[in-house]
Amino acid sequence: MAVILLLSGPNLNLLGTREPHIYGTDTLDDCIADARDAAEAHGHTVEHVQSNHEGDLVDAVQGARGRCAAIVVNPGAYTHSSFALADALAAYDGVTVELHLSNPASREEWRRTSVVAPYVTGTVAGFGRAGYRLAVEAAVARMGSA
Ligand code: CA2
Repeated sequence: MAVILLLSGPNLNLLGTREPHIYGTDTLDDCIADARDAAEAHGHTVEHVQSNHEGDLVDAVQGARGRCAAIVVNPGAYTHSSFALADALAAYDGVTVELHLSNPASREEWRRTSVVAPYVTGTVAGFGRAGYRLAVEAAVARMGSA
């Protein structure tokens, strides 16, 4: 059994309360439940951390080293700005999946750059709530072969 760290960045705690045309009406708890179900179907567990603070996300990535087989991370807006999170992911040696509810590549110009993308195994974007299940499946598929 492995532990998969699911990391949620700033403002994702507001999911389901605003901008439903972009992010849907499901809450973060709904998304986490789907991720847990997907992991448990493979005998794994999900540990979830949400923070609005960059340093907390960096601490969580560092804390996963040698303990978690994979990290699924939706960095929120830190996707586009956090070199600290990018460096932390670069130093992590497990499987990493960058996850987005929306498809940032099809949105405003400033969302089209991900500074973490060079340091992740792969990306799931644009599938809303379903992305949480897909991202866990992708992580599991690579665990042990990363
Ligand atoms: O599409 C995604 O998952 C994003 O990571 C979401 C971030 C955004 O900055 C990224 O460009 C793409 C925003 C998360 C904030 O989510 C909210 C949801 C509902 C209400 C308010 C914020």
